[in-house]
Amino acid sequence: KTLGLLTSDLALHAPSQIASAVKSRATQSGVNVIISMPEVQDTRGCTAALQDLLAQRVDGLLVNVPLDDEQAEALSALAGPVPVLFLDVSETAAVNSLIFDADQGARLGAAHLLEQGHQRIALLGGPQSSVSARARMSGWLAALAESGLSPCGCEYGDWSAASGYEKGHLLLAADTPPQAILVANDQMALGVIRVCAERGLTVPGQISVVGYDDTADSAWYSPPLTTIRQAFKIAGERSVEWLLARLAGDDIGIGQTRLPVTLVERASTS
Ligand code: IPT
Repeated sequence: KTLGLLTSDLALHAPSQIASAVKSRATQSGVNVIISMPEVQDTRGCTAALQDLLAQRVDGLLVNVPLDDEQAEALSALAGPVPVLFLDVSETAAVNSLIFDADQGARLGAAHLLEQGHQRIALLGGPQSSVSARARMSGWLAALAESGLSPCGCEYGDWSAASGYEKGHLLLAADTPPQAILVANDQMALGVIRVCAERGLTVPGQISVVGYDDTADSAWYSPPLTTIRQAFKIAGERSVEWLLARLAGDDIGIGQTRLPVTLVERASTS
């Protein structure tokens, strides 16, 4: 059997760790994986990539590209009888999905900073085109609002460390800099930590930084990063297992599986 994986840019750490887990789990079951990575992740790019995988006669499809509900539903319909599982959609999309709980993750990060007594908290979100980035941002805003707070600064990056560096400078340029920053992924947090060092702000002494993902390198940052762990290996394995069960004839219809996330407390917050 052959599975198709339609994925976000594999130069990013999170999608590459998911792809790695998918590939290992599939190999264990003697299943082949064909990877397709659209240059532009718009409706046209994803449709073309999906058609290309279908033309290669894949038996099942995993889609780890951020998609709005209508886009995901359209791709699911396009696949016809070939089962498709989406990994980066909202739970309101009427498709099969296996997704991490973004609201829980955002709230865990915010609650951690609030418990430490921080009140001036800045937000560095992911790209507004990404459904998961938007969900993290609204979780943060809701958690702060419930404590009667609003963010003391808000920027959006593109998930890269370079954008974390660029937007981090904007957030820290304020007259009264934030006491803490919630960052939508670990790669951007890497850039933020660099900005802090360049401005002579100690982490966590003068500013706390929380990331999101817990990719394999995050424990090796300086200081080791406090972050929200998304268990990418489990997500990759479970998604292959779901497809294999479907292909074996198990009737697993439209279903949304939500995976919990956890706070990993390291040394970048205090
Ligand atoms: C999401 C990551 O959290 C983020 O760092 C970035 O790599 C993004 O993917 C790329 O699309 S994880 C996704 C399964 C929501």
